[in-house]
Amino acid sequence: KSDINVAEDLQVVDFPFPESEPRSGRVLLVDDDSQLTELLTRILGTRHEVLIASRGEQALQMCLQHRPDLLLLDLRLPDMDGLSVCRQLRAGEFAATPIIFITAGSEEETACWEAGGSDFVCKPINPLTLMHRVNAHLALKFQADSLQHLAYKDSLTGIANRRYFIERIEAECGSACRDGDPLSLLLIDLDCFKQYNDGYGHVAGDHSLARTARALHACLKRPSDFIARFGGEEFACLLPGTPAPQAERVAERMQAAISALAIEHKYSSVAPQLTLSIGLAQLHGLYGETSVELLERADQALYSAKAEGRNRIAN
Ligand code: GH3
Ligand code: MG
Ligand code: MG
Ligand code: MG
Repeated sequence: KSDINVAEDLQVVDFPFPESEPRSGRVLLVDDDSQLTELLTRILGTRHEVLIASRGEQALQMCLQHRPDLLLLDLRLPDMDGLSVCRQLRAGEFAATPIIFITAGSEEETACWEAGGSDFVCKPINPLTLMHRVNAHLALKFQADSLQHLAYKDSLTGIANRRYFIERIEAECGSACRDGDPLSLLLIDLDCFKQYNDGYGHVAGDHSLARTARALHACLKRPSDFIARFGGEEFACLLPGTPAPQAERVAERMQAAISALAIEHKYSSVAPQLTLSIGLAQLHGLYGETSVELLERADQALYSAKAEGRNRIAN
């Protein structure tokens, strides 16, 4: 019997969908009315972690310290106006954090939107409406976060990808030129990797690439340093606030780390184990050098390292 049972076929591809329950988040409740904060904590606390601030300055401080996923913000606070708390958050790194205003009446709506609010709830507060608003905004935020994470991550190695690197290097070159701060770039390329794949196979090649990426990432010490997979077997590392001599120390650490991994490479013309070459360039901030020019110079340095025999650092 050759009839295809469509219903049965669909069963086969059925898979468990992620549960629709909203994830719990961290909510910062900013209000000086303790009766109201108690009520809201009871409502939201069943699902979310609730933090409370009774003043504007305290709220701004707590945002930096606790990085809430969402704010519920009263319009009138003892020390400042809720609208200006919102504007300050929007101007900084909380540009995309959902902020829901708690308003006394609809005449305040326009000001809330203009200050950058995401939504508002009117007093007297309906608990069910509040819970739905909070859950909806949190769900959107978590979705946006995970999409951004996916968009910026290299799936083979788990480190940042080229897209992320290009965005960051442009921003970092701009601010280093403006502030006159040093900025160094390392371009890192595995030696004789074509022979590695040819000799050990692509699966082993992938595995070694991922191990190398993790080892390189572990060499970074400052939170502002970052590394990305720039191309096939090439990585790019940006070191803000770091002049060339210090960047060279980082590059040496990277070579030592790869040497310590001791990944066998008997087909290499350089050494019996996997090695890498590094091109180093420091931004010419005074000339207002662009990220493209900096990348070009690091690439030339990498080319020199290869030409001089590989397994070395050049600038
Ligand atoms: P050199 O020392 O001059 O850098 O030589 P090389 O062989 O490393 O350089 P080449 O550019 O000739 O070859 C790079 C190789 O890297 C070719 C490609 O098969 C391999 N490669 C690039 N991306 C991946 C990947 O995602 N997985 C694996 N397994 N190999 C990759
Ligand atoms: Mg108040
Ligand atoms: Mg290579
Ligand atoms: Mg290459």
